[in-house]
Amino acid sequence: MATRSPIVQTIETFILDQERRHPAATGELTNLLYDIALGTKLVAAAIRRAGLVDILGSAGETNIQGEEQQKLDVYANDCMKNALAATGRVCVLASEEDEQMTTFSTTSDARYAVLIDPLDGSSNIDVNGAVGTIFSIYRRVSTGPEGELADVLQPGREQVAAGYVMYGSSVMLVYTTGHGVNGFTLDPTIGEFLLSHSGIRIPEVGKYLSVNESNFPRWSSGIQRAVRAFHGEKPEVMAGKNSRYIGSLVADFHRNLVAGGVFLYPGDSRKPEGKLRLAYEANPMAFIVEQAGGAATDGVTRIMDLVPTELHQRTPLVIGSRRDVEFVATVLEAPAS
Ligand code: AFP
Repeated sequence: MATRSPIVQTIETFILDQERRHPAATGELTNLLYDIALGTKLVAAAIRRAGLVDILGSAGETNIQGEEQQKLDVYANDCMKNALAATGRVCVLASEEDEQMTTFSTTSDARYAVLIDPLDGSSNIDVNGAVGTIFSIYRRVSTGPEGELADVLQPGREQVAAGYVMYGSSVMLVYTTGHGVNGFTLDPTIGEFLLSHSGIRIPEVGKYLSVNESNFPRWSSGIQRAVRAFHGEKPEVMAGKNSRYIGSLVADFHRNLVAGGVFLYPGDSRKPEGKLRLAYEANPMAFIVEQAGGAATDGVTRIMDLVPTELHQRTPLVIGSRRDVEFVATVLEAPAS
């Protein structure tokens, strides 16, 4: 009897299928997503060799082949920028690693503005922890000869696509174009991302709580009350959750997206705006989580309705299972008892 080969869908065929369902699509966004996927494959390959850096030479040194070693976050930034820059599809590229955005002289095809966090959670590299690349794509709004700041300072609700790649025990790419959320796992033997998690939905109530509790004394009393409720202090209003915190947004977010949970990085008395960046981290994750049935706020206000005024602006972030995120807003809005 003939054996049938398993039906696998690569990210390329999946994106093409999606494009066919939208007759107005020109294919430019499809190509842009390919470019990003390619850049992340190069980053993934470099991360796999990260532990060898002591053998091959550390950053700033030359390795045994006489090549200059680059720090991984610098390398990831270069990889992603190179993958996007030469394509002619992007009018402006902003990276969390760079102070200034990069603008390109445009052709009529350069219809997109892209923001990237090339290696989020990079302090985890030294301990062999999971890290990620986050991306966010907007339609160009400027009309001049080059992309402009206005193209990358749009509210998150204007995103046309967003996603992340998690470099963990396997490499996974998760993205949305506003029609649900799908996840692809890199098969290293063939170098392809294969559809592994289709139509991801986040549970309405999560079982995990992800927050850096060392900041507890510096939080507002409202955030302290909400977190105590998540600990199980008020079982009549909120069932207690399990704590899980890696300190790498992509990894913490991904676990909660798949298994259900809430992630908080609130402001505190030292950092009133919190730590995370609105444009590079909060907005793309907010788009993904909403598309999966979850929610994202700065505590009270929907993340994707915030209007950015600066490229590297920070925002408090509460993101994950919808009812947990709403619970935080209810607690923050309630008069302190
Ligand atoms: P690094 O890239 O410096 O490791 O920061 C990671 C990050 O931006 C985000 O991925 C984490 O969720 C958050 O910071 C962790 O911050 P704390 O170490 O303050 O908990």
